[in-house]
Amino acid sequence: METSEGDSRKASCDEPRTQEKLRADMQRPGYHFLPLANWMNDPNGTIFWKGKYHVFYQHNPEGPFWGTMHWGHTVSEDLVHWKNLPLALSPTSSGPDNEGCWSGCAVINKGIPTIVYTGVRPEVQCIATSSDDMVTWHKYSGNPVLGGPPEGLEVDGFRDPCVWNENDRWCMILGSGMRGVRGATLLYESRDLINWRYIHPLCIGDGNVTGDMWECPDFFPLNKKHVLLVSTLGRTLYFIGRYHDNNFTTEARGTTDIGDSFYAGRTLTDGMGRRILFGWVKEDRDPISCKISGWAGLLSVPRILSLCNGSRLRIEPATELKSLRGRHQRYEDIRLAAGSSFPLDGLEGDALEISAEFSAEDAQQFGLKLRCSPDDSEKTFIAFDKDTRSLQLDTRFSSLDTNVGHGIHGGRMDLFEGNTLTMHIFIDRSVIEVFANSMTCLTGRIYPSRPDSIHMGLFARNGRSRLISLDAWEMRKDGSS
Ligand code: DQQ
Repeated sequence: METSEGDSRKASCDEPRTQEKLRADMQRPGYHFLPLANWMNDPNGTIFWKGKYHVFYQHNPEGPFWGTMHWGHTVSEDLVHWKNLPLALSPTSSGPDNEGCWSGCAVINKGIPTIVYTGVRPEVQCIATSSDDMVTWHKYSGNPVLGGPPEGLEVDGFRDPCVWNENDRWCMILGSGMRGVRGATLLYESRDLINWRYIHPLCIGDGNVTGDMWECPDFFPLNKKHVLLVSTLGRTLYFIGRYHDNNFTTEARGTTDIGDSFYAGRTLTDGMGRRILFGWVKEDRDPISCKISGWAGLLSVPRILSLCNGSRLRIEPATELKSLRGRHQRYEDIRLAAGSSFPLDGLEGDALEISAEFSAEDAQQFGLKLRCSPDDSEKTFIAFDKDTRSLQLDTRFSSLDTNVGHGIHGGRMDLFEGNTLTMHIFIDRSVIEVFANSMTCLTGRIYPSRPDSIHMGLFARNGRSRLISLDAWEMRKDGSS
């Protein structure tokens, strides 16, 4: 056994001056988890163990940009307050992960916490174990445990293991792309997590529609069916189907988040049997802005998954987030005339939870106007568009800063019974997460440049709409420490 290098290369994020600057940053989220400083991407090794939620994550301790991938580590008892733990994995200069410890998973093998991850380069699979409740990790001296793709199979990508226990064996899928064909997950089995036998592809995608290469697969049972998550083409897709005897027959598929900011989704099951999804919330700022700010990337709020009619994923925010609620306000029965907008007087802030229900009436577009400046020079729209049946996050006017993204994000969504739309929205400075009708998620980034861009309102275009009710809470900004 070899010991990982620990956190000797930890950047100077502990310096009081750095922390003061980060606290004063009006774009830096307050109740979402993000590292003390520098870069994070994919959640890794999500696992509930001994009453605690552990989330590891791809982390560059050397700066707010992707590179020299380590595994950061955070832990929570309530899914709301997150505590930073020491780096779990660092590249070993003479090891098979000398160019980075890439994404993977964590399992408990005969009581021993074990990480299975991808070392690069080339992409190989490695393991590490912990004997002190997941605080420090020791890499297996025989790494890699899987040194390359099956003979004769031409693949692009061979990474991001997802491992589960099945009867008396371990199963693993790896994210891959069958060259010239399409994204795929490769299925393996093992008795000891060390010797692996290739079985066959567990699932092969659909050419252009689901991408050439699949990253960060996750596979789990849900309400008597099985769900496969894969990340590709900038989004995390899901497949629902039946799994039996090493074969997965897909019956339906969809997108876990229709925005352009949520990627590499990975799950865990907790003590209550809930299947909880976490994702990497990407930046939409240029690299220089990230460098100046000293941080980049964060973890989405925890999302509870279940099945709706056996064919769609229902996705809802963890109810634990309610513990962050502060001052409450309620608005009811507001009728919006065609082409009108209505200010929600008294509702202000950059960290809010909003739960709104609209009746579509005959408006072509309706929804919420968020983070508006008093002169309307900065404003963000969350709109339902009836013609295209889509939910949209319009950030074209969100910021006067030209170094951040401006565009329309979103995609297809259907209204259901009674033509009503419920939107559950989490705003945390530069992050917006929308849960629409508990079915469609849309995560996005906005970077208002003015401190007075804190006002909210409603709008309707080309027809009338009605707000049935809206509850809003100020959120306490005490997520991570
Ligand atoms: N990020 C990791 C890879 C994975 C990709 C590297 C997905 O393991 O495929 O940081 O964002």
